[in-house]
Amino acid sequence: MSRTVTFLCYTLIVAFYVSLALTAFGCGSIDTGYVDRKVDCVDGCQSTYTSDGDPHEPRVESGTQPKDGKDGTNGKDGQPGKDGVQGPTGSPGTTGVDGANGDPGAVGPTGSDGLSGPPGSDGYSIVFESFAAITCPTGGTTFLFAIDTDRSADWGPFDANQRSATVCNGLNGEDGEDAPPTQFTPVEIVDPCGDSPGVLDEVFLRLADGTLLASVSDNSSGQNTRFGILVPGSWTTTDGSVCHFTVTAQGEVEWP
Ligand SMILES: [Ca+2]
Ligand SMILES: [Ca+2]
Repeated sequence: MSRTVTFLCYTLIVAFYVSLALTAFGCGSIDTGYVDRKVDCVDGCQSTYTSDGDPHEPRVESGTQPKDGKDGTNGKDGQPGKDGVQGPTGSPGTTGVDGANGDPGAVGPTGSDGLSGPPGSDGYSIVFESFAAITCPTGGTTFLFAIDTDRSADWGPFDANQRSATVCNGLNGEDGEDAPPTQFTPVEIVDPCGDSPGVLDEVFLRLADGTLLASVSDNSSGQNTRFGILVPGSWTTTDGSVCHFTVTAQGEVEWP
């Protein structure tokens, strides 16, 4: 070994013991060129300096485990923080269910009259034809109807909407009773003095109520002939038979 190497060995040995001596007297850790780190105790112990990885550096732990102190009083609540920045607009929600129908509204006012429409075209007449029915046991009439589309005013086989109808006669009924005479029904022909041969006899009518209705003239030539009512009294015919007769108060006609 050379003297230079021997000298360095002695120097390192001296430095090592000097460092042990300084540590034993509480002068801190040995600085071997590495940087020490400070770590926090987990259980409340004092801070501990530990090695930064130098395998030759001695570990030095200081202090003793302290006793737990009394809990401190709670601090005052802090001031509320400022409002945060407004977030982005969210996506639209789903469409809701339709609501129930509302009540019917009130009837609105009557609207104004509309405009008049254009004039309509002329219509068609109904025309018909008739002939004796051939299917009625007691006779009848068959009618043919149509719309006069050719405007001939007569029924034709080519007119539109052809229709037909047959009306049959009914059976003859039994004769009914004679109606009672009215007040003015003639009930008798009266020929005063009877039939006179070769003469056109004047006659008059007796009505149902007894009235005697006669054709009266002023002379045999038929002057001023008129209907008249024979009242009770004496009368003479003007038919040339010269018949004198009497109408009684009871309306009877009498002659000799
Ligand atoms: Ca026609
Ligand atoms: Ca007579």
